Amino acid sequence: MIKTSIRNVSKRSVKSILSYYSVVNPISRVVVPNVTKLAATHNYSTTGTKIQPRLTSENYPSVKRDPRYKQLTNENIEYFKTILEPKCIIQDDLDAFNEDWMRKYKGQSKLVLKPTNTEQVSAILKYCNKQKLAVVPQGGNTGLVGGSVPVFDEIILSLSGMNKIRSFDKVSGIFKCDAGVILENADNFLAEHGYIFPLDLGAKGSCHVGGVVATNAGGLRLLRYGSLHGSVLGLEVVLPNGEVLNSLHSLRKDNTGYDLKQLFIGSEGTIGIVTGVSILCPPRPSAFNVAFLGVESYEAVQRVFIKAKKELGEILSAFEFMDLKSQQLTKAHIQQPAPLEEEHSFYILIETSGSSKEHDDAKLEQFLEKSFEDGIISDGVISQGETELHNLWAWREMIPESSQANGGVYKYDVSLPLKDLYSLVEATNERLTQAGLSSETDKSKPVISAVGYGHVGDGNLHLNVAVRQYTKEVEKCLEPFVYEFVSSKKGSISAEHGLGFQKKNYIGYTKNAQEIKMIKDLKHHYDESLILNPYKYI
Ligand code: FAD
Ligand code: 2HG
Ligand code: ZN
Repeated sequence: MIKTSIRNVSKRSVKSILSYYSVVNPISRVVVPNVTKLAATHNYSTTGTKIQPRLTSENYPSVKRDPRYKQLTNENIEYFKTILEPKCIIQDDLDAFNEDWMRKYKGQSKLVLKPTNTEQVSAILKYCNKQKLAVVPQGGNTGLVGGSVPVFDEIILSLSGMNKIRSFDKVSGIFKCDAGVILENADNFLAEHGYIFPLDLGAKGSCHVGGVVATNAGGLRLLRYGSLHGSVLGLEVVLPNGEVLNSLHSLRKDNTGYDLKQLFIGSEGTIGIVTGVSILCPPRPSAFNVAFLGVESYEAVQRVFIKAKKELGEILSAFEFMDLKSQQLTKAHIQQPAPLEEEHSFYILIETSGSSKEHDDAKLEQFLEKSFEDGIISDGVISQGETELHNLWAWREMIPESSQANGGVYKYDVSLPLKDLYSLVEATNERLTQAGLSSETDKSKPVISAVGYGHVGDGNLHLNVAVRQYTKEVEKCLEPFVYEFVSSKKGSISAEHGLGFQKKNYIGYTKNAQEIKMIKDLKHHYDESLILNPYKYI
């Protein structure tokens, strides 16, 4: 078999490098299942084993149901029937709503409400506030911190019935939609008009526009399009007392008073339910390239990053890194030949996007050739066409699922100074091994391995500890160790997934007492009865 190494062909002309890959590149033969569809299902194992999550209340007995909240009665149900159609009131088969994507948390809600418009959300919250009924807002339920599912018997308010696109301005690129529009649907709509949603992530086939706003998701192209704090122009939000805050503006510049929408971006359903989103969307690039590279050290990852920023400049749209173990788990899970024949300590995925294919190709190839000559890259492939591009992305996007395919996963999503990013993975593996909890081969050990990958461009590491089962011993070994480590490096214990249930007690590792007090004050001011998403966040 011919080796698909850029080094082997680095003396060829730019064009022949591309055709070389198109002929021999094994990627084109890789058929990876649709990442986003898989994310939406709960089939975490290729062998079909389904993990049965335990109740959160049993797993965390120290968290008690707050007696201030009323228990649901038939009278309450009768009232909801006056607001919603019968099909929007669900009382049976609620597992998919009670269990989270990781199958780590499970609530005991007896009721899911699916309003189809803002007025209904308002009427529900007004009533729940009066009756002291606790409510969990739920979008696509792809959150990774246990924030989207109840802890006890909270009512689940699903936004999935609110799924209409409200308007799109083809000149400005301003897009307005209901909160429950699925991210991928929003992006497909925008593609028809030559625009792109300024956020992309592996769960796009399931997560909602409102859900990503509520979590302030970062995703795969934050490097290019920035944070939702910059691109969201306005929000419509129902406050806990049922009042509708109409702030669905379309202005890029508006310095009249506090920027209220910012309060709800990343508030994880604790001070309001987002029902409408106004967002500025950029023109869709017409030319995309993906390069998948092998390097031998984390230091080399950083060197390639510096070089990519400098030499690819405005066309660089993603820079992701993955360690060897994360790729081994992915290979075992999807059972396909890896993009690169030989194994490397680290892998990098670089995406470029722009308006001229010829220009971008030339720039990327020059960059890669020089990186080879400098000896920072050992091997690599470039996508040739859309299928290969998606397949290469799949080796990155499938890691979250692959890392839990053998039983479960403890996920830590942290911001760290770039130089320290990978040291957390090394320290975690060392700690788990020393504690005698980890082995890749010995199935009697609960932990398989800690793996690291993430958005280098944003200083965001995803530490995934792949386990054969969730155990308290492993959790105690990891927490607060991971949070202490992050705090010692002045990082953040949540870069993009939020606090949810998992990190409620750990916010102090990133925010100071004064900041925490201010957050609590705001929560108490807007949600006096504390009905929205209790037991979470703060
Ligand atoms: P949910 O999971 O339903 O809810 C998340 C939180 O927001 C909950 O606290 C919920 O109460 C609240 N909420 C939901 N909708 C509303 C609303 N309308 N109003 C008020 N509160 C609401 N995250 C990233 O940042 N970057 C990634 O690259 C990324 N990749 C992912 C890949 C996979 C495969 C998966 C499973 C998850 C990934 N995530 C990523 C996690 C991410 O947080 C979610 O995918 C997304 O932001 C959640 O949207 P959702 O609609 O599923 O919200
Ligand atoms: C990603 O970047 C997501 O793929 C998920 O943020 C990360 O599962 C994780 O830990
Ligand atoms: Zn991420």
